[in-house]
Amino acid sequence: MRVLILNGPNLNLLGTRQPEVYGSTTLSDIEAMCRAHAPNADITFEQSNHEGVMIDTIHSAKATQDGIILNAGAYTHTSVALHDALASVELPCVEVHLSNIHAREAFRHHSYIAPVALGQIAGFGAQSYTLALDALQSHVKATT
Ligand code: CA2
Repeated sequence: MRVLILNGPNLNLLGTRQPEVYGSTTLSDIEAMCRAHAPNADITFEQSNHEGVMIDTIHSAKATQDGIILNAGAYTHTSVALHDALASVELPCVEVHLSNIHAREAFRHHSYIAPVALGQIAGFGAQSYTLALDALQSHVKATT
């Protein structure tokens, strides 16, 4: 399985601030965990603080990937443009969050990604990503 794991704004800061919310794991730790968890997957791991860059990355994935794991960060709650980009590429997508967005502030409860995702995994810290890999792998295996 070829999978794009795409991370949005501020996730480059993981492990450096707010450890009480996001833990002390860095984004490169999460990348290493994903690679170790799914050694047979062809993983492209990216992070951007820019909505347009994320949209371009999603567009490019159409020709090169079997699925997407997306932590859109705060754009989850604001971006119709990311919703439209995901809808346009028609790739299976698993939405992930480190924190349980439904147990946090009300403005984090709504996701523009959820309606165009296979499902959402939130609240398991770095493990949200490996759970998402398992879910996507099962889906791709069952549908190809
Ligand atoms: O729980 C998640 O994975 C989030 O996508 C993380 C986003 C937040 O806006 C979403 O509501 C939920 C924030 C990522 C920012 O991460 C930071 C890490 C360290 C220091 C500051 C921010």
